[in-house]
Amino acid sequence: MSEPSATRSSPDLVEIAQAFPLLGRFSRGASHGSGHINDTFAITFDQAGTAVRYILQRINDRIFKDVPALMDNIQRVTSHAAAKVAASGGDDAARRALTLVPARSGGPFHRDGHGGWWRCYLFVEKARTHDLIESPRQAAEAARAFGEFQRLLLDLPGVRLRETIPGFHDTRRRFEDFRRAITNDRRRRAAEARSEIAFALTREALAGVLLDLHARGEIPERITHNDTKLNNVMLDDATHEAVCVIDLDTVMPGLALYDFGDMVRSATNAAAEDERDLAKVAMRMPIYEALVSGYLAAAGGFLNAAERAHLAFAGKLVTFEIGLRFLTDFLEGDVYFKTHRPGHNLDRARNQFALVRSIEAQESAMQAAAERIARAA
Ligand code: ADP
Ligand code: GN1
Ligand code: MG
Repeated sequence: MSEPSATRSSPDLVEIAQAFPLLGRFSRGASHGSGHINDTFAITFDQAGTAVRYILQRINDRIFKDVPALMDNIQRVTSHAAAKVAASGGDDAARRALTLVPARSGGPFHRDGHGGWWRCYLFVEKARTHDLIESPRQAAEAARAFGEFQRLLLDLPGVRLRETIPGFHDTRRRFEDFRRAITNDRRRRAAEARSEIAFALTREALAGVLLDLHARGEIPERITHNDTKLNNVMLDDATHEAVCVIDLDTVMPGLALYDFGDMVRSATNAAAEDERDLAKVAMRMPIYEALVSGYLAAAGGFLNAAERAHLAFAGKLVTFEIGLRFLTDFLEGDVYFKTHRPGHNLDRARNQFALVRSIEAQESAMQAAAERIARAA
């Protein structure tokens, strides 16, 4: 990030780990994964000669303003998921739902001396996340897992989950933020992004489509993941089956189509999200078809007709929305997403908008494919 803060300092992992009741001796710890939001570390404990790993995560409290509420959501969701997985009799239930390790204090998180918020998860072993999907099989598995996750949460007991980021997928609001960033142009970057800004401004009408359907009662609020990019699901190293959905910070009330749309955005792209060679960016139809099949295999039973009719559109909308967020962050000076080089957010925005163009070019074929797969399901 371009703005260092106290909570971004290099942490003493040994000391943090002591706040959790982990057996054995700390042997090592290092940064882990390629998430854009939290600070994630894998730590290894020597437990009588066996190396056991855990995930320690410092939660991004500039983005998540109410961490106790967020952790309450995660506790409710993980314990519900674990109970259902156990009831269905899987032999590796501990890998199939994310498992929180409570802090020694008894709560779900630990606060360090700088005010940082830490949580600990069991490490999901013999599985990995993928930044770039290689085969339709992986795509179908990931989509099935996210659909299954939504299905699992249909009967979550208790009050409505807290909105950890209010208006997270409110694309109209995202558009207003974008417009404000252009008007303010605090970092004098708008000139550099002139053609991306023009691209976005001509597509403003997209922003309200799903919101309007929801307002008219045609698509319902559900409990959704809201960040279903492919590196938020772990695939088994050996079988390539989806093992576990992770990154639960944004699990909250939402629209099922946002989840499907973000799968399309993150899985169908032939290039990485920040690839600068835009000739490599393309929506891959076989991956898209696999997403539709996998998702409907798990979610087809509860989605209504309007939801099923907007699968292709959702892919375009969410790709546009995330592109808009990268562009807004570029204009605002890279204050939200982690960046690793100058212009990183602008590269990401260009990439996402190239993917929007590729989707637009194939949208009627995507629509027809979704209808065909839904009929056959
Ligand atoms: P962010 O919000 O920053 O994306 P994530 O929760 O997605 O953070 O974690 C970042 C990465 O760490 C993931 O993409 C995944 O590779 C890895 N990871 C997270 N939780 C686990 C876990 N319980 N077991 C193994 N790897 C994990
Ligand atoms: C962030 O946390 P991570 O890296 O899985 C972001 C998503 C974006 C994504 C783009 C809480 O996801 O909304 O789609 O980057 N998460 C949050 O790669 O803003
Ligand atoms: Mg993540």
